[in-house]
Amino acid sequence: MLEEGDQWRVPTIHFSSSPVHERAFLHVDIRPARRLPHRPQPRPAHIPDPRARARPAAGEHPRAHPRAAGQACACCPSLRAQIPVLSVGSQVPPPYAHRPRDDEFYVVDPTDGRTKPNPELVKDHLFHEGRLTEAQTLFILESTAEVMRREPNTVSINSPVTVCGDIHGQFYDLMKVFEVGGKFTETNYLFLGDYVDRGCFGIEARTCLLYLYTLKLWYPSALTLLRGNHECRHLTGFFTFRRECLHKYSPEVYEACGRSFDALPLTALIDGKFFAVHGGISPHLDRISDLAQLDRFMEPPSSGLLCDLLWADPADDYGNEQHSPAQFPPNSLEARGFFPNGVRGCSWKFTYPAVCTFLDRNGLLGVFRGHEVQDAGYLMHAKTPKKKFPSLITVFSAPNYLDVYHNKGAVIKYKNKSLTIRCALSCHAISCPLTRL
Ligand SMILES: [Mn+2]
Repeated sequence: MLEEGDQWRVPTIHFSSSPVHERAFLHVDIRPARRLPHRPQPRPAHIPDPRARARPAAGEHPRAHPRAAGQACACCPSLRAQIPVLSVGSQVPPPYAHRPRDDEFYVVDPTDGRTKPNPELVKDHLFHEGRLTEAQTLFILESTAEVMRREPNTVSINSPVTVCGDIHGQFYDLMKVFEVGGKFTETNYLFLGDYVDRGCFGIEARTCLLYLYTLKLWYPSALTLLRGNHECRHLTGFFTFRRECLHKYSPEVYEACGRSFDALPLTALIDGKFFAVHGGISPHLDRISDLAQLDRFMEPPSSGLLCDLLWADPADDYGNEQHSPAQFPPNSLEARGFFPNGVRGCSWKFTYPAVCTFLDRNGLLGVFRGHEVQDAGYLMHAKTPKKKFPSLITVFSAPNYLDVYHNKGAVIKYKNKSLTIRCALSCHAISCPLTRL
């Protein structure tokens, strides 16, 4: 257990995002990707440019699609066959066309006698873009929801732990995350939510979810999956995930996904000292123990504690706030460090003093959260005055998010009171199945 006066080894504080970029990434959850700025960067010669693929002709596309301007609509299944694939096509084997047989899919875990999906088969099949049968898919979704439903709102996790941020359907980057994050025999894993929507290819969102859920069935205590703001019916309907489920499977599969989202726990405590959540803190959250009273088994509402945990962001001037609480009416939300989050359209932006108050009140060292893309894959926000530890750490694990940010993806390994950052490359080679290198 961590004690007062412990020595902390903290990586160099990194403030990398330009103000313009920060403004842009704050829009990511509510705006179509085509409005995001494209920042072209030199591409290594061996990595094909997916934009080289032809765009669908005008009129071919069934509806407005959240892709960046100038890019082919590769994530729309109905159009995929119409999009000519250039030279890379000949290097890539075709997707698995067969469905796994039940006798190879269902295996019995000798440690608890339960029937579970064969993890190696699932991984191999999804890696090769294959589909499971509907019954196999429902089995994974429903079995995992049953396991997660038994978890508390705040899951206790012991170090060593690898903390991972948003994945957003980038299945091949998820493979990389597990490669750099360590084996389940060596470390626990904590994912901070946002597994679905917006993947480079639509099918990947489903594969991320099914693969993570399969691992959850095999490592229920070593792998913790928190809920992100995208794990809900509202956003998956707006972005790609719902359309993908209906196209590849059925309304039953999409509804089972929704039920599994409702079962995801909301927060975690690492060694009793670090609070972990997808979005951030809330004016409705005083003590961690209060979270136990929250009914999480629902579609998140547009305000209140459940909403804030999934949607809140740090203030733009976090750690450099110019205003003082005395400027605002006593006990107002502004005086407590919470301002309306106009960019998200719901929840709050919280200040550095608000986080410090929250940490002090709960005897915590810092907060881990995801939810915002970062150039370096992570951002260590301002340190606390007493412990000199970053009050807030944002981690984002989807490199080259949406194919336009050229950001790195990172995971943070916490072990022996030391943080180690592992950054994944930000290139299409990792995230794009056409260039599976
Ligand atoms: Mn998010």
